[in-house]
Amino acid sequence: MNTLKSFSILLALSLSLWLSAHAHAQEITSEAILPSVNVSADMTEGEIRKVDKANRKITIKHGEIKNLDMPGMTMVFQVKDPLMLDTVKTGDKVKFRVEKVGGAFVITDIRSGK
Ligand SMILES: [Cu+2]
Repeated sequence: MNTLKSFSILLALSLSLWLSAHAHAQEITSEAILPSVNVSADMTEGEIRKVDKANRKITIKHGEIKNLDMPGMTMVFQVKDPLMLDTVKTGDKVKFRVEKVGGAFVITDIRSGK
């Protein structure tokens, strides 16, 4: 019984490890195929709805996020650097870059879209 349980856990663990390794490999491959990706293509347009400095979070009504295959919506993001939150305020139109890091959506770059 216990052996079976640990075996299942081990199996699930190796599967998830394999999956993440595979996902990473795919990422590298697509970069290799498209060496001259336009940097601005990864920037998403949005409008700031709320800045939450205490929790290092920001709410943005965003357009389509092409690199994440996400349609436009209003949602909460984490920020890579809390200092980013000092550069924007509610109502600002922005362009930002967001990446999926360990299941969370993290903004790695944000600038005023004026
Ligand atoms: Cu979204």
